[in-house]
Amino acid sequence: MKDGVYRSLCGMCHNSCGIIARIESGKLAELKGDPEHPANRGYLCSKVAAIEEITRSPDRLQTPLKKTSAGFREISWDAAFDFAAEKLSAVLRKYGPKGLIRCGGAPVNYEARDGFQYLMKVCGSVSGTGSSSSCMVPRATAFNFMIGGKPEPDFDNADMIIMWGSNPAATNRLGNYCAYDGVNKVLDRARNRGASVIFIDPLRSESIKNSDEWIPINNGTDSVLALAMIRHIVENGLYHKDFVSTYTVGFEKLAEQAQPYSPESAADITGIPAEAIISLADRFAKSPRATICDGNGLDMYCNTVYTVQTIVALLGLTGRIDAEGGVVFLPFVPQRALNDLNPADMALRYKFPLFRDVPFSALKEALLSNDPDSPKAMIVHHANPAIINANSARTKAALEKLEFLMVDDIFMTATAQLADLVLPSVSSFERYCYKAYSSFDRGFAALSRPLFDAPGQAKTVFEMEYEIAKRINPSASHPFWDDKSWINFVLSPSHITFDMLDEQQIVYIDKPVVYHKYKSAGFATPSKKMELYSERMKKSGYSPVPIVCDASGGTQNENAEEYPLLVTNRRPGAFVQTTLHNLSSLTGNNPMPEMWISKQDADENGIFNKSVVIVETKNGRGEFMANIRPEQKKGLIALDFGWGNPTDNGADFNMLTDDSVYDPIGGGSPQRIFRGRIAARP
Ligand SMILES: Nc1nc2c(c(=O)[nH]1)N[C@H]1C(S)=C(S)[C@@H](COP(=O)(O)OP(=O)(O)OC[C@H]3O[C@@H](n4cnc5c(=O)[nH]c(N)nc54)[C@H](O)[C@@H]3O)O[C@H]1N2
Ligand SMILES: Nc1nc2c(c(=O)[nH]1)N[C@H]1C(S)=C(S)[C@@H](COP(=O)(O)OP(=O)(O)OC[C@H]3O[C@@H](n4cnc5c(=O)[nH]c(N)nc54)[C@H](O)[C@@H]3O)O[C@H]1N2
Ligand code: SF4
Ligand SMILES: [Mo]
Repeated sequence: MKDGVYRSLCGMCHNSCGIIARIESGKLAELKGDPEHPANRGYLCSKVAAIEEITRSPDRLQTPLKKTSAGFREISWDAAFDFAAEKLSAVLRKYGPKGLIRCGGAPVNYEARDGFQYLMKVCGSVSGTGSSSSCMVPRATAFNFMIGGKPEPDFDNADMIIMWGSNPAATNRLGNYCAYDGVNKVLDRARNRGASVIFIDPLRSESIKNSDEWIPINNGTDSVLALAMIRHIVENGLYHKDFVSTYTVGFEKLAEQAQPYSPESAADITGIPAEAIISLADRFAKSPRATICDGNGLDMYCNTVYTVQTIVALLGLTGRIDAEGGVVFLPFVPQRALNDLNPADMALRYKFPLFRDVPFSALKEALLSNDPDSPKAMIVHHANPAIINANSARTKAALEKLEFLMVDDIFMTATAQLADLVLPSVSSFERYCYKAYSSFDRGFAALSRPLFDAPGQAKTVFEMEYEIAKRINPSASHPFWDDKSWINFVLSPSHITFDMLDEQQIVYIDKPVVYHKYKSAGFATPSKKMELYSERMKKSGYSPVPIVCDASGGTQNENAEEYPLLVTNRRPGAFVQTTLHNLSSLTGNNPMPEMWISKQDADENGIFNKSVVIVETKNGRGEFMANIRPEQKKGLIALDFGWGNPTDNGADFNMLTDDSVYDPIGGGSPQRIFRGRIAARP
């Protein structure tokens, strides 16, 4: 790269912070947060220490690798493209488009969201899987079925903010797609205005020290808390009568559903005292402007969709939907979807008719049972399915059933190790990319630029898919061939171009936030109302009103004598999912995965702070470093998720988790609650 000062974006997590980098002699001489970028206003998290190491790491993949009986062999790009096209074409000829599936990861940046989507379209296939059943999509499914979309919390106008299963101090995640003015300041700003910020979380997370109240709940029991709140609100006439009578269907059925959950019975299940439940319900209903931020802490349970429905119901009953200081549908920068084939044609989708994707759990069962509908070839892009899904051993066995597995990544991951073909990608600091944001101010798009030359022969995914598509179907049109042409194509509906972004860095779209849009347009549901009772859910074989189910699918009560502890997981601030654990700039203070444990449990098991502990479940074992925490619940340990790649030597959390049960609507498995036992390492 040419020396100079560049405004760009950090591509490591969904927050996509603005950065300003000074490059001298090809090296990073200085890095600052971009004070004009609305998402971070100059803030940067500790992970940016790794930006340059991502490019320089000796672990980087540098050439295409083909699996042979003697291990991986380096091959040329031409040979790699020919091999991919030959294998994919053979699968398509033999099994048709359902033989192919794309596996994507968390869309931390839009290259991750879009890579290989157009190749799928050229192949005639729309099948997609990935992290969607563990992350956000089950929550979005609950919102979609009740109110026809996913609104975002209006933090800056709320008097009361409930952070429900969310830990922004570690994750910088506030809501799902919105950029809030200076992500790290949002909750402090609210508290300085006099708003109260309340966390509902089984753990005393990093976020709690800057909050007004912590409600420690038993894992996976949130629907019971929400229904008890609903019962109290209904019984005491605290609901928003106009909204309920004019804009909802199914109020009586929901009230009936909540009836069994008295504050006392809910206290037994949730671990929250009855008075605290009543007080929370009272304050939430009576507060002029109250909001809820749903976090990933509600995902990865067998009851996620129904649980989140009870939370959406609370927002609806109290008139918070699309209301100032509640949760609001925001304008979004219009973009082009790359694969517009009909999702109804997705292989295996019939098993989860309300879900946007094929949940990984459904795909895994299909592969392991040789289901005739199971795909035979998989393209993995910017994802690490081998260790992000419950029960890694069974996941790996399922991936090995594929006739062809192609992975593009920047490092040799647990998934890439299983591949027939590994393609070295440029990293987000070595290419152009863009991000579109919604905000309560305006929608905007911003540009991410290459700061460093990519190592070896690494290419952008858009070059890779262009070359493969050309070989599979030379006559198919392919409207983009590299990062810049992709940006122009995808952003064309917004009239934002690469050149505009290059010149201005941030391009705003003037679309004001409008509250109460449902009053004129209705909700995007079949009845045009908020559906507290859903005929669509019923037709698909689910309960039309949200019900309480065991979050662990019954597994948390099995073998309690042999496995006396409950185990849950944490997402530490130092890393992002399964990435970055091989980079010494971040592992110095975090050399191995941690275990949060109470003093009592530590004492009973002869465990000291920072000692290494062996954790075992019926599925596997791993080593974690004890961190004895005040106010950790007795009987519950929390382990770091994210280690387990061949480059990091850390324990894979998902070796411990169980995939025998899953959410019948969203496909998530109980990765956040299961049984285990511990012993000090001899
Ligand atoms: N037990 C348990 N399991 C979980 C979770 C949990 O908390 N606990 N969290 C869940 C959640 S919320 C999510 S979103 C998923 C995450 O699931 P994934 O998104 O599949 O996991 P990541 O670790 O983000 O994997 C991203 C991969 O992309 C690679 N990569 C990075 N940059 C680039 C690039 O520029 N190009 C390409 N081609 N590759 C790149 C990284 O090296 C990494 O291998 O995991 C889920 N699984
Ligand atoms: N540093 C860092 N940042 C990240 C990521 C990362 O891996 N590392 N991952 C990114 C991704 S993909 C995502 S999805 C987001 C996730 O970011 P968040 O939405 O903040 O989610 P988590 O940090 O996974 O979990 C939030 C909290 O939920 C709690 N929780 C667990 N179970 C329950 C429950 O049953 N009920 C309730 N009420 N709370 C529960 C956990 O203890 C945790 O403190 O972060 C993103 N940002
Ligand atoms: S990793 Fe840190 S600096 Fe980068 S986008 Fe996420 S929060 Fe921002
Ligand atoms: Mo996620």
